[in-house]
Amino acid sequence: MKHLPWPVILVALLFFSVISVNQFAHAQSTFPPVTVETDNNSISIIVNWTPEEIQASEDVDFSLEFQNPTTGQTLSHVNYELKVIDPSSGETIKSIDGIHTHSGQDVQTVKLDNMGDFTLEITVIGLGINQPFDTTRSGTAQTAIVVVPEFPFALIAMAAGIAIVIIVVRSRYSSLPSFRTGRRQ
Ligand SMILES: [Cu+2]
Repeated sequence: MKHLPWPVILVALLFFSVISVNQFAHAQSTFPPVTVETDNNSISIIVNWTPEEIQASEDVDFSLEFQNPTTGQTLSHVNYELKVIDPSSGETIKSIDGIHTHSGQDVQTVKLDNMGDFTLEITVIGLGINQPFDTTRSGTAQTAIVVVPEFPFALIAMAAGIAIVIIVVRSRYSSLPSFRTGRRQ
């Protein structure tokens, strides 16, 4: 064949566009676990999440561990807030206030409705069981998170490409008896 048939070119284009979009998303993603420090370096927080790829409209579990950055010891009785912020508008899209973790290890489940780049913000209000809290370690820490579309885009694009090839190949060779037999069944 002298020239590539157009369905092959189309699939190749689809394939490479999907690959490049995926790599772009990959480059933008932060992979858990990440260790972040509060703005005044008073606490380091190990942030992990499952699933690793956060999907829109699906639960994601953020696990947090609050540590003394000097000793690495887990801090107890941590009072904190968790926020998800849209960095483009500065708008808080999810907020959980007044959380207390006795052990310094906690899991918070969040569902994010939209895909995109977001900021997970953890604010330590203070340490202690009763008010007033010890605020010597208060501070805010942030990490970037990426929410991907609920449906696997790449798979849909690939399936569409393959379907086009099958349709074109079948219509070209529609005179083949096997095709006719196939349609009659
Ligand atoms: Cu406690």
